Amino acid sequence: MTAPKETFLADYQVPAYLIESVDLRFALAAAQTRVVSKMQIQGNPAGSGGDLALDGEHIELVSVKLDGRVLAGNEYQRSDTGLLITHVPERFTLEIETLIQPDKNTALEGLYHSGSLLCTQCEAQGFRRITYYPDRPDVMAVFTVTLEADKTLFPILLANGNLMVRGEASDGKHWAKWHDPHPKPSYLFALVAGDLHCQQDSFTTQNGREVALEIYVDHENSHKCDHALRSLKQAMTWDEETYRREYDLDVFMIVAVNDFNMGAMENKGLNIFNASCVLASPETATDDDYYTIQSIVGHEYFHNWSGNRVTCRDWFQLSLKEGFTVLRDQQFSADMNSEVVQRIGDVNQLRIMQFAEDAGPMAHPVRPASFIEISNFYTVTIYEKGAEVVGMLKTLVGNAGFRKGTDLYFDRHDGQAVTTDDFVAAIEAANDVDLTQFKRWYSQAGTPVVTVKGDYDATRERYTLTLSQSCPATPDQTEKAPFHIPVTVGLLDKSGQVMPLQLEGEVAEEPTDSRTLELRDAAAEFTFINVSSEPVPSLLQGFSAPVKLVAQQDNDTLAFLMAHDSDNFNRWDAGQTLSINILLGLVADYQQQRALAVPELLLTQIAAVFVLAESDPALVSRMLILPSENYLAAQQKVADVDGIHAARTHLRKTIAQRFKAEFEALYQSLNTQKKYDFNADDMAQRDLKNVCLAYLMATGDPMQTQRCLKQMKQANNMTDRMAGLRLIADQAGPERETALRSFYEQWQHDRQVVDKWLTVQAQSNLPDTLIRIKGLLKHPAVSMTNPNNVRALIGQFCRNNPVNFHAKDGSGYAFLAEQICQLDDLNPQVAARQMGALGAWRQYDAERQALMKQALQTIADKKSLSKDVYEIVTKYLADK
Ligand code: 0A1
Ligand code: ZN
Repeated sequence: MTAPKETFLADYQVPAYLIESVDLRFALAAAQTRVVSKMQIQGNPAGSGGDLALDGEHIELVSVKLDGRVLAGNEYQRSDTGLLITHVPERFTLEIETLIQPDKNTALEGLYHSGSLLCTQCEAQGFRRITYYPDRPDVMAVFTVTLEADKTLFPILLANGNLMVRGEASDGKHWAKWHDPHPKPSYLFALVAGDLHCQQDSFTTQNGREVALEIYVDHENSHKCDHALRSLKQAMTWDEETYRREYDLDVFMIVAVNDFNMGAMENKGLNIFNASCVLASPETATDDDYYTIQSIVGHEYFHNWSGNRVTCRDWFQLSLKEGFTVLRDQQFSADMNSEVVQRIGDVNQLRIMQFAEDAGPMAHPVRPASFIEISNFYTVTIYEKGAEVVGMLKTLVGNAGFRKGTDLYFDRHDGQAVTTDDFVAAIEAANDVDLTQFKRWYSQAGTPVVTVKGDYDATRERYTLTLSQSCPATPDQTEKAPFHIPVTVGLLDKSGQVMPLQLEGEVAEEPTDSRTLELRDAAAEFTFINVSSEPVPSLLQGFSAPVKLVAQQDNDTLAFLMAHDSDNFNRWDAGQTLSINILLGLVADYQQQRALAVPELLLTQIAAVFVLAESDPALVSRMLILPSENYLAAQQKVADVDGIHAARTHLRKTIAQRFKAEFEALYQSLNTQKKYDFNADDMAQRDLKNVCLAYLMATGDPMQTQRCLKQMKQANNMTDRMAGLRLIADQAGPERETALRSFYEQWQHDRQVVDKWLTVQAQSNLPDTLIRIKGLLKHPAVSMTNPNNVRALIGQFCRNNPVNFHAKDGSGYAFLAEQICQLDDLNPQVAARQMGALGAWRQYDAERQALMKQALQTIADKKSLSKDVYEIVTKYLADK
C-alpha cells in the first residue's frame, strides 16, 4: 500500500475560511440518513484566501449550492478525503446535501447505529463522515440542528444546546430543533435519536441559573442512573468551588450507548457515554465501577470549560484539554474520596502504562510534532503524563498561584482555540514566573531519570542532596535538554520524626516539613542547614514529578521509610520499591534453580502494616498489594515472564501463610452484611476484606474456595461477588466451572456484568485460558463489533495476562495478530488500540522477540490496512 500521509505541527496554517453559523438538517434513518448543511462562510482576515477546502469521507454527495445556485460539476473537485470549491467570494452561503449509511458504520465514527439508537462520535475527525466541512478545531461556529425521524422508532431526538421547538410531521415522523449559542468546533457536535428512558433532576448554579439534568439510558437500565446523576451534581458544585466555573446552558444531558470506542465524550451539553461508564447499581457494578463513573462523569463535565469554552487550536494541542481535564478529574476524585488512594492509583497507572509507552517505539511528547492518525494519540502520554505536567505547574506556583493562572487562562481565551503555550503563558503572567525551560515537558518525550545522593556533615550539621538528571533517547529525538523538575523532599530523623527544613543561603523563613527543590540543570546541590543528626531523606514526595528516581536506598532504609515516612504516598512507595527489590531477587533464585527465599525484613514490615488496618484500611490494602507482573517486567533488562510469575506467586503464598491468622481475623471483622453504599470508608473496608480473601486463597487451603463460593452467594453487591469469582476463576477444579456457569446464568441479561464475566476468564492465569477465549469469541453474547466485548476478552488477555499472552510457543502473539487483522476491517480505532501488547517486543528474550515480530509482520502484510494500524505496526517494526 502507499504510505498514508503524515501531518506536522510545524506545517500548521490558520484556516483560510471561517464559518459563522451552520444550520444542519437531518432526515434520520438507520439505513440512509440525508444531511443538509447550510453554512455562512467568510474569508479569514488572517488567512491566505484561495480555494475553499472541506473535509469529507465515506459520504455520498447529492448537491452543492453557493448563494442559492447549484454548482456544476466543474466548479468543485471531489476526492476520497474532501471537496475543493474554486473561486468563492469573500462572504457566502454554502448548502451541501449528502447521504450517509449509519447501519454500515462499524468504525463508530460519525453517525452510527448502536442497538436501536442512532448516535454520533465526532472527535477527533468524525464530523467529516457526516458532511463536508472544515473539520478542524480552530473553526468554531454556532450550530442549529433540526432532526427528523420516525416517531415510534426514535421518540427521543437530542442535539447540542437548548431545545427550541419540536413538532409533528407527516408519515408518522416528528422533528426537534436545537440551538447551541456557544460557537464550537465540529468535533463537539452530537446528536442522538432513539427510544430511551430519561432520568431527570436539576441543578441551580452559583449565579442562580436553573439547569435541567437528564440522563438517557435503555429502558431496562432505568434503575441505574442515580450514581451518575449524583456524581454530575458533585462535579458541578466542585467546579464552581474549586475553579469558579459555572455551567452555561439550560440543559445538561448524558446518553449511555452500548457500542462506543472510548469511555465517554464531552459534546457540548450532550455528553455521550459508553454505557459501562454511566450505569451502576450495587447489584451489578463494583466499587471500581462506581469510582470510575464518578471520575468520568466529572471529567466530561469539566471539559465544558477545559476543552469546550476554551478549545484546542489543532490536534497537536490535544493535551491542552486532556492533560488539564485529567488533572481536574483527579483532584475531584481525591476530594470526593481519599487523596492518597487516588494518588497511588494515578502513579501506578502512569508507571505501568505511560513509562512503558515513553520507553517504546510509540514514544511521543505531550505535544507531539507529527501524526499519521490522530486517533492513535489518545494515549496515556497525552492524558496521564499531560496531567502530571499540569500538576507540576501547580506545584511550582502553589495552589493559589495556579488558580490565578487558570482564572487568567479562562478569561483570556474564552471562546478561542488555543495552544499549550497559551496555557503556560497564562500561568506565567499570573505568577510573574518564567516557565520557558519548563515547556520542554511538552516537547521532549521520554521519562527522565533523577539520581539522588545524600551527604551528611556532622560537624557543620549540614545535609547536602545532590540531584542529577538524564533522559534516554526516544525514536523521535536522541538528545534531550535538561528538564525543570520539582522534587519535593522531607527529612526524617532516626526515630522517624520529621526534621524542620532550612536551605542554605535563604533568608530565614519559617522552617517547613517539606520543600520542593527545583532541579533545572543536569546536576545541582541543595544544602540543608541546622540538621542536628544524620537524616533519612524522603524523596519525590507525592510523586512530585513523572520521573524514575534512583536513590540507592538499601532495603533497611526502605523498610524504615515504609514504617515512618510522614508522606503516606511515600510510605506506600517505599514498600513497593522494597517489594520490587525482593521480587527481583526471587526471580534470580528461580533462574538459577535455587530455593526461593523471602527475606525476613519484608515480612517484619508487613506485620507492622496490619496495625493500621483499623485507622487506615485503604492504605493497608494498597500496601499489601504487590507490584504487578507488568511493572516488574519493565524493571528487567530482559523480562522473564515465567520467573516473575513464579516469584510473585511464591511471595504471595509466603505472606499468606505467615499471616494467615491476621488475614482470617481481618476478613471476619470486615465481612459485615452492611447495606451497600458508595463512600470512601465502606469502599476501603470492602477492598481490604477482598485483599484478605485473595491472600487466604493463596494459602492453598481448600476451605477458602468454599469461602469464596459462600461470599459470592451471600453478597449483596457486585464488588464482593466479583472478588469471589475472580479468585475461583484462577483456580482449576470443578468449582470453577460451576461458579462461572451459574454466574453467567444469573447475569446473562446484563451486558456490563457479562463483560466482567469475560474479563475474569481472559485474565485467568490457568493454562487453558487462550482456548477458553477462542471459545468465548463464538459465544452468542459476544460480538467483535462491540468494543467492550473486544476489550474484555482480547484486551484483558493481551495486556493483563502476561504469563499466558507471552506463552513460549507464541500462541498468544499469533492470536492477537489474527484478531487485529479481523478487527481492522470492522473498527480501525479499536484494532489499533489492541496493538499495545506487541509494542515492547524488544524487552523479551530472542525467541519471544522473533515470534512477536512475526505477529507484527502478519499484521503489516494484511491488505488494505487502516491508517490507524499502519502507523503503529510500522513504528513497532522500525524499532531496531
Ligand atoms: N475527549 C474524550 C475522549 C474521546 C476521544 C475520542 C473518541 O472517539 C473516538 C471518544 C472519546 C475524553 O477525553 O473523554
Ligand atoms: Zn477528556
